[in-house]
Amino acid sequence: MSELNKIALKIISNGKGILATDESTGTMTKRLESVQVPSTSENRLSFRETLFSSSSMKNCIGGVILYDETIKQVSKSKKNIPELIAETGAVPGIKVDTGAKVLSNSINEKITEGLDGLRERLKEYYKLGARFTKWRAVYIISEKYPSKLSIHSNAHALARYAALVQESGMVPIVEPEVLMDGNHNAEACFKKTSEVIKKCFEELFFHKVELNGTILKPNMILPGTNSGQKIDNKEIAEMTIKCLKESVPPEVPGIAFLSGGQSERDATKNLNLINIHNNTNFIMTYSYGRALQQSALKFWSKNIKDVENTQKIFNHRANMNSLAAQGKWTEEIDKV
Ligand code: 5MM
Repeated sequence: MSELNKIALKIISNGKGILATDESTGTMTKRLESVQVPSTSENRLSFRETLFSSSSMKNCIGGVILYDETIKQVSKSKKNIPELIAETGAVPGIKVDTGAKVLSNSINEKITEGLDGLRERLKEYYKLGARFTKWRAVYIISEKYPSKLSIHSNAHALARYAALVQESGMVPIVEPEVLMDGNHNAEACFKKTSEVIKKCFEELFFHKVELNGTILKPNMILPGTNSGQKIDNKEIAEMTIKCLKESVPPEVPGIAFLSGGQSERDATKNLNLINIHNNTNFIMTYSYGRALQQSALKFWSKNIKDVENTQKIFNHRANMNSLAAQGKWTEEIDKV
């Protein structure tokens, strides 16, 4: 077993998943201001530290994705944040892309940037304690999108990123996110997501990326938010599994889904059904941002000093998702 494969398995095995707290300062500011909390670096750390010191970290969270600001911060107990996370048994990770920018010659689409100087930044993050990384490419769906240009250029960047990350001794999370926005149906999401993922693996292969030392972070197959299509959760799970079975090489150890704007409950329910019907060898787990943090953030915003009850809310969501990652979740258990 290679070192990278060991790290990947440590992050996603035994009902564990990933806590995505890598919101850039701009996104975190939107999240905090939506609940009337000023976005200071102190407040950003205070909420995140509350999550990282929760008891569910030990059994439910195998990896935490940090943002550049957080990985360099120090906790109230005077510990470096990666150290605080590693003490819970979770692996510290870092978002290394520098954001999605307008794609020339297809101005409605985006290309993710961050390759310049990446090798040097990776060395610094490794020294700070990171052992895995994340890079997110975003794609929109409509009749003519995602364009071939967006599919090719983002896959190329993801592969160059993944190769550099492995060279530096870390596991790359490859995140091609086909957005939920739009009036397309689930069949269109299936078709476009399959095309996007297949292209990513073609490029990863071409760049000689060791597939068993990577984790894929895809969207689930869902109808567009404005489509009005009613679809059964079981159907979502089956289409998602079919898409991944056909598009992901078997060497990849696991898949950690993003929640993408689904409600907390839906993200858990769909993951549970995916695991009940999983007929692949891939570990299927979570790498949720909003679907792990939303309720905790809402409570915390009104009770900033109440660490204990904020953690209770986060622990509940983390436990529910851990059960879902094992196909053991039920509506009954999720009643609070
Ligand atoms: C945590 O949010 C990340 C957003 O980062 P930006 O500030 O750069 O947009 C995002 O990449 C996230 O890791 C994934 O989309 C998963 O989060 P959700 O909320 O979709 O589960």
